[in-house]
Amino acid sequence: MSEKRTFTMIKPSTVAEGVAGAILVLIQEAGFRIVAMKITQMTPQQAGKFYEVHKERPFYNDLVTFMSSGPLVAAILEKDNAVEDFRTLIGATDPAKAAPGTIRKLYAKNVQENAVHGSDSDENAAIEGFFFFSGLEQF
Ligand code: IDP
Ligand code: MG
Repeated sequence: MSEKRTFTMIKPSTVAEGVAGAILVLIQEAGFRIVAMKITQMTPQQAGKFYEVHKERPFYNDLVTFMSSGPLVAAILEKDNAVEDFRTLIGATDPAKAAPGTIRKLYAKNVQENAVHGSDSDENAAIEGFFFFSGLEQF
């Protein structure tokens, strides 16, 4: 089952803009089923842990501040080939390099405030999903 699942966040700046609903429509129209979803805010400590893999990167502190700056929408999504297909749907990390029609091309402001998160592997999708949702919250 887990190879059919990915994890996403609609990032704080994008939720604040009021376009979370529009992005969820695109996600559902692309064939993803919502397995779990909530609006929540990470503490700086929680954001630091979520992005621990990027600890040595120059953008880490800014990223932690940004991702804990306001409420975000966290969700687990299900579809065949979920991780790869969702990365295709959202586009490149830097919206300047994202393909036309992708969520980041449509909604990202810049490489940091790039609208959405998408897991990069089946293993990380499961880790990230359980970071936000217990088993009882995944349908
Ligand atoms: P991804 O979100 O496309 O998987 P990662 O390399 O995993 O990209 O980076 C995690 C997040 O860190 C990005 O989504 C973005 O918000 C931020 N980020 C990545 N690269 C940069 C950068 O060069 N400058 C500022 N922020 C960055
Ligand atoms: Mg990543």
